[in-house]
Amino acid sequence: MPSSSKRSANEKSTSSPPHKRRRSSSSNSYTAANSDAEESPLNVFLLDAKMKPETIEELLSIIDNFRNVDENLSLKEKSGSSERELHLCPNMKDADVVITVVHMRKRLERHVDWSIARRKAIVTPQWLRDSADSGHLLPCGKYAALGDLYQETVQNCPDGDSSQTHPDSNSNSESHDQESESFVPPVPKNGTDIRHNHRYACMRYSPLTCPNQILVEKIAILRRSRELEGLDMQALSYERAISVLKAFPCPITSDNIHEISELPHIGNKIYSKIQEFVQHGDISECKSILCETRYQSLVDLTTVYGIGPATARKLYSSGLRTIKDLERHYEVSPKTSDDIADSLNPEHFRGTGPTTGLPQLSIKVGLALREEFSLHITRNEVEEIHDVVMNELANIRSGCVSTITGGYRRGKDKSNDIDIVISHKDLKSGGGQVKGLCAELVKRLYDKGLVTHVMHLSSFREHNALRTSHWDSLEKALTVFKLPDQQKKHQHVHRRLDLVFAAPEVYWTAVVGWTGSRMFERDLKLALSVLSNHGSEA
Ligand code: OXD
Ligand code: MN
Ligand code: MN
Repeated sequence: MPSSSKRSANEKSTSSPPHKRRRSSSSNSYTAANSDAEESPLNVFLLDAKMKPETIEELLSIIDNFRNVDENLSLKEKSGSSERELHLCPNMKDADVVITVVHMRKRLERHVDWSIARRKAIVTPQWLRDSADSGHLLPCGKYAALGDLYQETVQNCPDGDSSQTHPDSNSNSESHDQESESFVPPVPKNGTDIRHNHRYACMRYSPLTCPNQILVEKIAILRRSRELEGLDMQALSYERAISVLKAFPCPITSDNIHEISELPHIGNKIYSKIQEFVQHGDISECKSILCETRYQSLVDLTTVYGIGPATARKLYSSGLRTIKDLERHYEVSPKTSDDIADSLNPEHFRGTGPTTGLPQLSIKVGLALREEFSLHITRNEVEEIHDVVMNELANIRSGCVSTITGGYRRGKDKSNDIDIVISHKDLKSGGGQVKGLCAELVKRLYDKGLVTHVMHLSSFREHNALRTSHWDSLEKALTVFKLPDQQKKHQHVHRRLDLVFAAPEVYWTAVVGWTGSRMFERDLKLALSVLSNHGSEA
């Protein structure tokens, strides 16, 4: 349909003067936001370019009938969204929201000036459909029609829920993962160049669940198969591609797939897999990998803590295929974990000797506790374990400070283990205060029956010539921890607890370094080294 006939569809509605939208800056300001919202209808412009006539009819009818009528919405939910009628707006300039199937800047610029487009929320038709279904205006980020205008679309969205879009109103403002179902990344602070097509993961948002989640999970199978076979460079390429796809703000379809080829780290091979997925809803190579018995075995073997891909391949070539095979081989069953004696080697507590690993032992512990380790840990339990650990530490040394890192710090609701970075508040003498403290704490926790096994313990003295000096100022213990069972009814399970001690001057570096994700850390180091090279050239 030519755009003129659609323009006439937009002209059907009476034009309302553009209103000044007020966003609630905190959940307490709902009254003001709500009364404002009640007065002003929302101006919607349908950009007809490339839109099918039946889609136009459908959208017009939704706009005509739209009214926020969900009686069950809480006051807070109603604050920015309910009681708002939609008006079809005759021109894009006065619109609050633009609905379009156009995904490219060049094409959009045929219809509107870029400077105007940047002041709008520009979304796909699905935003209107889903908003109508849910009875209120939804956040726009997930529906942004143009990757280039993603941030502007989030900022200008009329959903009214500023808590989802402003990092400062969110208790997890530091996290770069979001646990929400929909992809609504926070708006970066002024001057921060965070965008979905940035080449570094540390400059892109990375939601835990993204608009292309199924595709991402398929590509993760390809990545995993390469990793299990020791093809590390290939695995890394897939990991980079996954990280980029996770940041893509809207579902990939045949209409916008060309945008994907322009993203960083998407080569021809991965692009053809994405094409296959868009056309057929699956990737044939994934199907065949999942059927391979070797892949299945390696996946199973690596579910044991202490068994990585290289060990799994060795075990596989010695004929071990399943967890049952391993249990027979190591003479371990899930019931024997507490009997694995000597799992705390007193050598480790001297802090002077070599930090010999105990691979046999850690595989035995990992095997015996495999099922318990596979149970996710809630944020409450993470916090409880952190409190217990820090209370014990306070009995040995006062003035220590700590941060829970890992998935918890990235905002995950459920973690696989607990990661705590510890230091001392005294910047001058703190380095000396934390030296040797890791082993002391682990010993105390063990004596109290809180730490049941130590998988690895390393001290400041461990020197690795390949590493930069600040890593030598970390002490680390990988342990197994169990909260005491208060009543018979509530039995706690064994958890993996990683403790990292850092000198005060490297405390925040250690916190960032132990927060993850892997790709974030990798690219952060890369971006920093590029920056410092630029600096030294200047
Ligand atoms: C975890 C993590 O889940 O660190 O423990 O990601
Ligand atoms: Mn972790
Ligand atoms: Mn960990």
